[in-house]
Amino acid sequence: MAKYQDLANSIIRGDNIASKEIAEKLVADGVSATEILNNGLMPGMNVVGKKFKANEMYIPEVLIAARAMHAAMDIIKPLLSETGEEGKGSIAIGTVQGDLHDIGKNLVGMMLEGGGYDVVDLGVDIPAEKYIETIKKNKIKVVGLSALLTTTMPGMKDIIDALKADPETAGTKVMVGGAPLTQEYADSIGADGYAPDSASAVDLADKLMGHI
Ligand code: B12
Repeated sequence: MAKYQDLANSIIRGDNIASKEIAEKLVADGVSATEILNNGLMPGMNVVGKKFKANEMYIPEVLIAARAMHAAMDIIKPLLSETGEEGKGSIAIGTVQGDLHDIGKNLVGMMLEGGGYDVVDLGVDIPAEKYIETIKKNKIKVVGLSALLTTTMPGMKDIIDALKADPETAGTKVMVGGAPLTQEYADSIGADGYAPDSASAVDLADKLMGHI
């Protein structure tokens, strides 16, 4: 559909007014949030990723693209939550210390909400202590860690080790994700699960929470 391409293009050129309007139009036409995500937003962000890597786009432009992505995500968010089941429990999610990437984390959070979970979003640049504090306060059984940089990935192991060292958080299941991660890496740091994208993150959460 040409509208999907329009939406992807609006992300690439960082036009948050157009991305919002096109997302609204697609929603009004009855297109599902998942289709909008998979056919418009993700392809747009993928192009941004490629251009950034090739030095065809620079940080300010990527940030403007991210803003356009978030503007469209705000429109589809209520839709994702609506389709969800109710009351499956609380999950905390955050981007690890030193890392400011939050688009993927936010998507995972949205999909988890859509899947019936209460999501406690810690934000970005989160040290181990903050995860522990939040897990204890909210009696969290599953926590999601996101990292987009090879330099911040090792921080995930520190968080997992810190959780295991505290009797109150030792039973908390940890799921990890982010573009540089792999199942092998997740296994090597002792994570309970890894998911490559936001849709499989919900299945993983269901498994870790004992719902499937
Ligand atoms: C957008 C972006 C930025 C934006 C971030 C804006 C924001 N609000 O997030 C800005 C401009 C700030 C930025 C800055 C930097 N970035 Co940057 N960035 C990107 C870019 C282009 C896209 C990332 C993205 O949003 N992808 C789209 C989302 C939807 O995908 P995702 O994050 O992978 O998430 C999905 C899955 O991974 C998974 N997932 C994610 N989290 C989780 C968590 C759990 C629990 C689970 C289960 C699943 C899961 O589900 C998500 C949805 O499907 C990538 C390139 C790329 N191709 O990844 C570079 C990239 C990650 N950045 C990179 C770099 C180097 C940087 C900087 C160091 C640049 C600099 N020189 O300053 C800084 C670091 C800042 C910091 N301290 O964090 C490199 C990393 C290289 C490396 N080997 O580590 C990349 C790969 C680009 C490149 N090829 O050079 N960046």
